[in-house]
Amino acid sequence: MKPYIYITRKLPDHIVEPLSQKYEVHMWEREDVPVPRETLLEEAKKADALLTMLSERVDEEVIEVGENVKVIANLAVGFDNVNVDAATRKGIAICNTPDVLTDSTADLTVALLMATARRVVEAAEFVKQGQWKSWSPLLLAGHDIHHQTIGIFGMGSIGEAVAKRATGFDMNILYHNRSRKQSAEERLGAQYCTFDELVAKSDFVVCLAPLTDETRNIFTKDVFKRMKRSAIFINASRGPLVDEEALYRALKNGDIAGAGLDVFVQEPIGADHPLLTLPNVVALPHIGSSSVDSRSKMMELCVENIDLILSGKEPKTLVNKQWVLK
Ligand code: 8YV
Repeated sequence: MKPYIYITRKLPDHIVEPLSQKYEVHMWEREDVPVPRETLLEEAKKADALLTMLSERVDEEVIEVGENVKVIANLAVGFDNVNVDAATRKGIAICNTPDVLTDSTADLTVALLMATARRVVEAAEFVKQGQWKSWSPLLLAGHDIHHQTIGIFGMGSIGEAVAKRATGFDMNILYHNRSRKQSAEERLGAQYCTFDELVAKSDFVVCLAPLTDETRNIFTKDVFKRMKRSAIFINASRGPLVDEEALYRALKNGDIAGAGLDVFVQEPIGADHPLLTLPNVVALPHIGSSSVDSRSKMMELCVENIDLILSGKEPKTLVNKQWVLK
């Protein structure tokens, strides 16, 4: 019997093709709707491998029922939707998609920063709505980016790629990370500082850290109060790092100047989300890695990792380094 692979979202045929030739591949039929929980549990029971999305909770229950599952390939660099400890205990390899999305996500982070600082979305809407009737000296005046201080919270690969782009704007680069990043310091002139210093000194506070027990809710009311009143907050990692109610208040009260957000506590958000009522917020639908090229490479990497593991080989990218090939 061929090994059974379940893919939790409809992916393009040419991506799935290499697997279909060797394995029995089943896929949730919708591209735009997540797989129902019941279906995921049913499929996990039969599966030797799962290809999952961020929208699924791959928790202890899924891992328990997936008795034959050998690999879970998650279509993301982040894996906070997967219970890695439970999977590791069961000997399941967890694979993610680092590197292939780094530059695209950094590009989008900078786009979000620029759009927020220079009020690009508001200005485009202004023209579209026919409101451009005359010139005025401070028409839609925004904040400069060049020569400002960017504070990067989370200096992983994406953080470093953003820092590299920031050098092109002659920005002063501060960063805070679990560990010092020699490469960012030596190559890009980034200066390490404490989280409190980063928050207090940055014109742009850019959140690129993963969601962990340590980072959950780290951006509190008190943290926003300690930012400059002219500060712009950018989040392109995970929504739950932020107390959204506190962010809303900070923006509404003018404690900070603006926010560019690609991620939210509960995704997707509806048009009634309080943050969307604020003119100084630019909100995007979690599209950090969403270039055609990067998303294709992410899908291909998941497919490759599944094939490698089911063929008894080491995967290209592994989250749980304790996992051993049997
Ligand atoms: C997701 C992301 O991959 O990689 C991550 O961790 O947040 C994104 O790139 C994307 O939303 C698809 O799940």
